[in-house]
Amino acid sequence: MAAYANVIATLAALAVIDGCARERPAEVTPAADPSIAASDLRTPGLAGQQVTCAGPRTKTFALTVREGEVDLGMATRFHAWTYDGRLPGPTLEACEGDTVTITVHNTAAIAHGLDTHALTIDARKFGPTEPGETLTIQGTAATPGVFMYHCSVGPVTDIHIKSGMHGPMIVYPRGVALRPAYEAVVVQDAIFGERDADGVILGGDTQRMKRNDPEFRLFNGRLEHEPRHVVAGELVRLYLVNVGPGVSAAHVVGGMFDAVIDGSTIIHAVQTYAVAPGAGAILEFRVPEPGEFVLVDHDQLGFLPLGLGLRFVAER
Ligand SMILES: [Cu+2]
Repeated sequence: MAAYANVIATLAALAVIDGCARERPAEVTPAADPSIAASDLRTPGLAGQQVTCAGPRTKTFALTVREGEVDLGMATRFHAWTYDGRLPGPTLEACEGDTVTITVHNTAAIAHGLDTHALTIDARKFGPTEPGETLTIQGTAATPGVFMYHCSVGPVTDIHIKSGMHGPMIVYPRGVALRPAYEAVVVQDAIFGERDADGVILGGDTQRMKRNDPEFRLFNGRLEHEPRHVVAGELVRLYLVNVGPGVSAAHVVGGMFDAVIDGSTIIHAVQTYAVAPGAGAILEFRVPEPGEFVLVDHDQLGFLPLGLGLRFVAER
């Protein structure tokens, strides 16, 4: 309990998030809750802690499994299996202690499911569910943090995850206002198929999936990124989920993580932090001066020009 209290205290002392999340949660209805103080979090694309924790303590998310093409940038399209047609899937935001219900309607031609690491429940409840049917998952988001969710379909789960079926879920601490920050969700994932002459990737190579040998490693399902505009001196909080393959050696070129929150562990003054596949961590750095600061996987710098680099730009 002491360690947990420390996490909450540190989260309280901190404050974060980013605009990488391009989607809103399926359903988060704000309501007045004076226990959450106002702050000036900058959370483009997210509901954020205040709204999420001020809302009803029951959160419902409705996801739809869809097959289809997603745009990766660089004139490349990927025929993926997705949640809501997005790669990664939408960011699900809940608050510590919420009762969470996730429905997954399967419009695809084969069975799919959903496993969120934020809920500790009977694993059989994660599916799969047959085409045309809807899976309902319910549990309590008891642990704050950033978590991976992904398809759950028995022995072929790996192929489904690597075909696009994954996303982030944030569980904000309750009753503790995060520090003001620019916040971003970053999902590190990979593509296992090659582009054809038209720039289309028709799914993935299952042998390469088995070998953990991707064609592309990228952030947020994009081979190219618009820079994030931040302010010199500002705190940046990253909610990072590593889908894999491989450990993500998360590092900000020109920066230093002044806090890393990973489960009940909080460490400070970190140059590079290892996030295991299937794990998430909250990474915070302060923009030291005007200029450019780039989130990379320091073990995979060869993929930096192909989507595995996220620039934070502070104007002078
Ligand atoms: Cu699936």
